[in-house]
Formats: sequence, C-alpha cells, structure tokens
Amino acid sequence: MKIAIVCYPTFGGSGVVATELGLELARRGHEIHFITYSQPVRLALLNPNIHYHEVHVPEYPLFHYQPYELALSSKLVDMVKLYKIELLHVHYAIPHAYAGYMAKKMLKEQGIKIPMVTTLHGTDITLVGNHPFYKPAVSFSINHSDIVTSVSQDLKEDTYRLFDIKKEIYVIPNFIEIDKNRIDETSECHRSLMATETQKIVTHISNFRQVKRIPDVIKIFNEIQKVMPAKLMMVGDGPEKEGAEKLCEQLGISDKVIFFGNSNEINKILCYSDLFLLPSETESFGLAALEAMASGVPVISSNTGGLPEVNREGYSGYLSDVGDVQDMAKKAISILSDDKKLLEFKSNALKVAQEFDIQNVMPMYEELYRKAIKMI
Ligand code: GMT
Repeated sequence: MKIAIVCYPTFGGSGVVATELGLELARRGHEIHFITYSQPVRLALLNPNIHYHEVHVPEYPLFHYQPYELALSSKLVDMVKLYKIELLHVHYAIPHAYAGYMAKKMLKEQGIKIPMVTTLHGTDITLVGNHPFYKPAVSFSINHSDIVTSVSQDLKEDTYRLFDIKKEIYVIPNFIEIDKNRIDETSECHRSLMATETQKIVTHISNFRQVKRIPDVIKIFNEIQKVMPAKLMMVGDGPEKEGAEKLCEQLGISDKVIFFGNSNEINKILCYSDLFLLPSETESFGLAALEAMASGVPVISSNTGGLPEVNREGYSGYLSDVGDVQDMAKKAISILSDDKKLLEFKSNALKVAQEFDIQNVMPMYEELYRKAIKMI
C-alpha cells in the first residue's frame, strides 16, 4: 500500500509511534510518505520505501497565526496526486484529522477518493481537544474519519465520554521493537560512568510538561535516596525542567540527579536503570513506561488512564493514586531494597513488554488499512 503518515515530528509519544509505525510498514514493503513540518526525530531515511515531504508555511506579516492546516492539507493533496497515495493515516486529531478531512474533500472534487485513518493519542482528547474552543472541530474530524483508532481501551472510553462520537473506535495499543531496543550490554551500557556499584539508578523520561507531575518524580526519589544510595536520571526537556532543577537544589540532592535533556539514545540510559518513575496526572498509554519495560526496567506509575493496561500491579511494577508520593516511594523502596524481588520484577517487565512487540501489533494496522481502502 502507498500510505501517507501525518504526525508531530518532535520527541512526543505520538510522533515516535507514528515514525516507528512507518518504518516497520516500509520494512514490510509498503511505500510510506511522512508529511510534516520537519523531519521526525526518529526517522532514518535509509529505506527506499520511505519518503519525507516537508510542509512549508510561508511567513506573512498580516497573519497573527500562520495557517499550518492550510499548508498541510494543500501538501497532502499535492503528494496524494503525485505519488498516487492510497491512504492517509493521521496521528493526533489536532489539527491533523481536520487538515486530512479538508484534503479528502479537495481530492474528491478532482475525482480522487482516499480513506483517512485517525489515531487518537491522548492529549488530543483529554487535555487539548476537550477544550471548548476546539471541541466542535475535533468531534467533527473524528466523526468524518473513515476509521478511528485509539492507543488504549481507556482512551477509547474517554473519547466516547467527552465527545459525541458516532463512529466505532478500534483499540490498537502502542508497540515496541524489542530487538531494536536491546543494546550491546558490554560496549554500550556505561553504568559505571553514572553511578557507583552500590547506588540504585532511578530514571524518568518525558516532555517535562505539567501533566507528568515532575515535582512528584523528584519527591519520590528524595524519599528513596534517604534510605539507600541512589541516583536519578532525568531525560527530556520541557517547561517543568527548570522548576525540577530548583527543587533538587532546595532538597539538597542536586549531586544525585542528572538532567540529560532530550536524547535519541534512551535505551543506553535504560540499560543500566533499576526503576522507572511515571507518576503522571493522566496518560492514555505511557509509551515511556513500555520503553522502560522493554529494557527490563520495572515501573512505579500512577494508576490513571491507560497505565494499568501497560504496567501490571505487583508484577512489572506498582501503581498508586495520582499524587500519592509516599505510596509510590514506599513501593519503589520495596523493589529496590530486595535484590531478588528487583530481578524478578525486571524479568516480568520484559515479559509484559513482549506482549506489545511490534510484530504482534502491526497486522492490526494493516488489516484496518485494507478495510479503509475497501470502504471508499
Ligand atoms: O504527553 C506526552 O507524552 C506526549 C503525547 C503525544 O501525543 O505525543 O503522548 C500521548 O501519546 C503517547 C503515544 O500514544 C502516549 O503514550 C502518552 O501516554 C500520551 N500522553 C498523555 O496521554 C498525557
């Protein structure tokens, strides 16, 4: 199939999922066209089946806001015609499903019919899309997609609860390429550079937005380091990073916390991590938790959104109520202070991650693509 993938090219989970999906589809012989405003961070253009088309938005002083949706839908029309693309797969409803719908309409006027699959990722429904200023447009573009998918059962339920959706929503979970995630432990996993033999390594990876509850990460770690030697690896960047650095200083633990910024090599950090913290306010899926588990790292998370579908209580980690820092710290310490338990949880985390292996999930997308193409 010839498929156009529209996504955010940044470090956010939806962009990562869209990119990894496109790469695997290309390996399976499909022709993939990424259409976005800059090259997706995880995109390697080394496969002849991968194309990348950049959307340019010319600056014009009259515009207070540059019209990205217009440029995107025009680019979609042009690329569909030029490359005879058969299907649009848009990731994140805002504004991609809206722009995709406009492209479909323009193409129809020119006698070209093309189906659109929309994948809902989370904040496009729970945080941003639900805002009254966007809600009518988001409902409209979901209802006018040919096929709608969500990355967890919980997100599907939230979508039906928050919007007036008449379409069926198919749940296709996020996935991980287990083999690609593995690195050469002896040459690439530099644990000794980061911590001493006796220190436990705790890691958090996110876009450092409010929804991730970054102060909770620091407070949980603060409790851990009171009872055992430990280090905290903070990976990612975003608006909450500066506050986090200040909080570490206030608590007197700055020397035990490393802020890495954004990284394309998270598996080289996860390989030596003992525990992963994800105390988010809400999380439709928690791709970062899955990435940690694929590296054999147990997870302490909140029990919100789709997280219980990924992190299994008492098996791959533990889940606590949002904001219950003391409970999360207690559970973290219970795993980290018992070497036998830690080994068991590490092995369980990997086992759960294997359920989400890309090879299990990819056929679900391929089947829906075929269904969408038949629909129009
Ligand atoms: O909040 C983020 O991590 C970014 C956001 C995005 O759209 O890039 O992530 C959402 O989509 C990810 C991929 O499907 C999910 O794993 C995240 O759980 C989800 N974030 C939230 O729901 C807060």
